[in-house]
Amino acid sequence: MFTCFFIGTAGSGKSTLTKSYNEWLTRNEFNTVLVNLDPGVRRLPYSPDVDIREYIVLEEIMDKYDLGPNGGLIASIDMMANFIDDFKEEIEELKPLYVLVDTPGQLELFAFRSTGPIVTTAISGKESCLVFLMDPLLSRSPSGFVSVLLLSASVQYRFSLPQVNILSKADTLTEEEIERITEWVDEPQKLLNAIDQEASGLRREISINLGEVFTNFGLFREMIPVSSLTLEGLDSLYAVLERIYTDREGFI
Ligand SMILES: Nc1nc2c(ncn2[C@@H]2O[C@H](COP(=O)(O)OP(=O)(O)O)[C@@H](O)[C@H]2O)c(=O)[nH]1
Ligand SMILES: [Mg+2]
Repeated sequence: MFTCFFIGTAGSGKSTLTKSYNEWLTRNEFNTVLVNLDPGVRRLPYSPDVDIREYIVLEEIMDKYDLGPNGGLIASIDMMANFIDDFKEEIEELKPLYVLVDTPGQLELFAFRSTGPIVTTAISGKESCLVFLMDPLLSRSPSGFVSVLLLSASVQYRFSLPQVNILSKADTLTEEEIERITEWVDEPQKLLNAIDQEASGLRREISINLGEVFTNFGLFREMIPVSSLTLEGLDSLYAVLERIYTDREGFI
């Protein structure tokens, strides 16, 4: 059983990618199970096989503890760990080869509370991997891209799982933009040069120093442009995940 957790900021395309990658895998005759971990989501672009909303109902938590939507969501996510054994059993009973896990909309509620690492450890299969979705709009500028890399590094640091970075919604970027961002990953010096021109003062200083940290984190190793709209990059994502599952490449 191979588990893939889609993680990224709100609106980065996690749920849509869960749907499109599942369609890609199913078309290639792989047996999949789709897991929704977002207790607050109203509508999903796919039908989850295993759904946290069967265990936790956001509105009930809000009523019971007299909380607003934000407080309710935090409490719901914190409660997830209580149901994780049943949840895990439900996944395993379906005996999938691939488990695709759509994580909660707000990255910080999952990654930066204790639940995230507990849940990923509990439901990971023999091999598991995080797919971090990089926001395409923010990735356009050199300093914005550094912020995205920082967030990616922070997630990697939290979970200690192999991690693949994808440039999400690649169809919203021009060919030139994709080429430029890819170059920044392939040749970090080009990113540092671009920052040198764009940023000034403390931000410039910090960005330049971070270059080395990112290199050590392996963040400049690979980044796959993916679009759930045009399906570009799904085959590359599959190839990279397979390599990680078999070689444990990218593991920290
Ligand atoms: N153009 C384009 N839009 C996308 C893509 N993936 C997702 N979206 C749109 O981005 C919005 C947020 O996507 P969603 O999957 O709900 O993001 P999540 O919050 O990370 O789960 C939705 O309106 C999607 O239709 C993509 O690859 N290309
Ligand atoms: Mg979502």
